[in-house]
Amino acid sequence: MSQIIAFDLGASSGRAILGRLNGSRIETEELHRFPNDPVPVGDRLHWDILRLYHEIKQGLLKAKHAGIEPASIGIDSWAVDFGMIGADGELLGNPYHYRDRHTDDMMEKLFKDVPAAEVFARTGIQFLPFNTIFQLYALKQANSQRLQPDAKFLMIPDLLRYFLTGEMYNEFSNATTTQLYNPLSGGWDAELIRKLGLSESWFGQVLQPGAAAGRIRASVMEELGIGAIPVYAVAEHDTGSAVAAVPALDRSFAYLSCGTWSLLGTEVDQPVINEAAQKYNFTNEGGVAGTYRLLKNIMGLWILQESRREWEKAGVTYSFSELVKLAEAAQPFAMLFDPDDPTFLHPGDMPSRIREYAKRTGQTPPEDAGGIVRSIMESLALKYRYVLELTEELSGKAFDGLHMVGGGIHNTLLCQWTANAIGKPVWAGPAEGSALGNLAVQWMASGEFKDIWEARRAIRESFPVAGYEPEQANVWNDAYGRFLAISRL
Ligand code: LFR
Repeated sequence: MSQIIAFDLGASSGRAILGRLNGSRIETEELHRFPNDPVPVGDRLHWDILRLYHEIKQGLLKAKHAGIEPASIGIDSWAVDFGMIGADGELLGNPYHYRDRHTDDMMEKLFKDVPAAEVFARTGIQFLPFNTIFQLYALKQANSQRLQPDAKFLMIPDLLRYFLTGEMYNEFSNATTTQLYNPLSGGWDAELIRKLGLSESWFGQVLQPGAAAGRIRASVMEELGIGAIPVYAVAEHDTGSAVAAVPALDRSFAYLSCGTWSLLGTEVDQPVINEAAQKYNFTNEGGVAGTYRLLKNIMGLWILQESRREWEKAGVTYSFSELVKLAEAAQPFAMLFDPDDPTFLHPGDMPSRIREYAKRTGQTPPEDAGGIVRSIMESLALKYRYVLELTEELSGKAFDGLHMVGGGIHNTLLCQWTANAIGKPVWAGPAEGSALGNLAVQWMASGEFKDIWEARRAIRESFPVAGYEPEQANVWNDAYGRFLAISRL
């Protein structure tokens, strides 16, 4: 029986998940869970990177205390963020959080150096203000000391892997999200990097998901009293891992990875880089086994998480299930909004922003928590329909239903409303998508699974999938028309 560990770092918490493979049956156990709280310092928003590293080591210790000697480990996290390593091997400054405001006006500025159409043609990546390309450009404008000529660029999992192994590599799925990687030439886009005044030498060797990426270094072995565990590069972008774990049987499938973000799209063999993809702002992120994720980011449950935090600040603590109950009891379709309006990107008072949006668009602002949460969940479900339709148009495929994976599937009302909004069945599961995809790629690397399809079949057979049939077609169709008009889509 093969035992391995996936470290899966999400925007709100990190987990060490033990995976056991018994024949083709996968079992998982949560060894360690820890908060991942961003840290505002002055005007800047940081990740607490050393704490995350500490917690990964705690996970390894917990495994050791449970008598487990993992055959390998892998790390995945959110995309786009990074640290720079100086010539002495030390981290230059604390990595910024992608919701930091330093990239706010950078898109327009950068497009004066390299037009948007050229950036898209070279990278196939959607324009999000926080993409690495805009972060590096902002640092360059600010003459940041981090951008030393002989520095090295490591994304969050690359960096944590480096701390553990002492070896520096860039992993492919995450590298594509920088918007500096060219999937057509199959490497960093040296010309784009030069045109932006950045340095090609910062960017290192790119490892494919499943490649060997070193072993636990001697100092860590000694510190924790563990062996030289092999470390694999997995699909280190969490969305890449989540999509690897979609338990689809058919090669043509649509997915929604539902967590802090909602990522909706399909898997393709070649990136779709054309005018329509740029117009709809779709992305082509690198995946497992040569695939790409043709998808679009949707703001996701972030708006609900931030609303909950706001109410907590005001002294009212709701659990997520309480909030969903309040939403269920609130008036249907009272107020709709585009979750991807830029007003919702940065941390802060979402209920007030939703009310302002309502006023701006001639709607009655929701007053209580139930009304706010209902408007968030209905608006998300309607946005899912919009993005699913665009996915069909761009990929030329028609989907029978939608696979939902990720922690968001615990919100069963959202799953049902998604089925209602798209007018097709939703198949929800597994919730621990990213961790399972991380495990699956390690087992592909070690030869336990022959390919991604064998891994997906094993996931399908090992974890429940809940089906939701569409209901109330007429009301949801009417609401969709209103939603499109309000959102100006
Ligand atoms: C999801 C995710 C998205 C990425 C966003 C920022 O966790 O990785 O795919 O666009 O976070 O990195």
